[in-house]
Amino acid sequence: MATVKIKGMRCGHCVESVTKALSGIAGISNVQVDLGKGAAVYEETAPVSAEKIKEVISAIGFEVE
Ligand SMILES: [Cu+2]
Repeated sequence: MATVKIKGMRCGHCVESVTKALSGIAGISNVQVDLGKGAAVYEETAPVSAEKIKEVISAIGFEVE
C-alpha cells in the first residue's frame, strides 16, 4: 500500500473526484480516500511515479503535499 497526502479536499465530491482520478492511472488500484486525514491510500500493481500522481491530482484542482 502507498499513501499520498492531498491538499484541498473539502467534501464527498472532492473524495469522489480524487478517487476516480487516481483509479484512472494505469498501475493504481484499490484507491481509498480519507477526507479527514487528507490522504489517499492505494495499491500499486505496476510502478507509478510521484510525478504522474502529482500531474493527475493537479489537473483536477487539488495539490499533492
Ligand atoms: Cu468537495
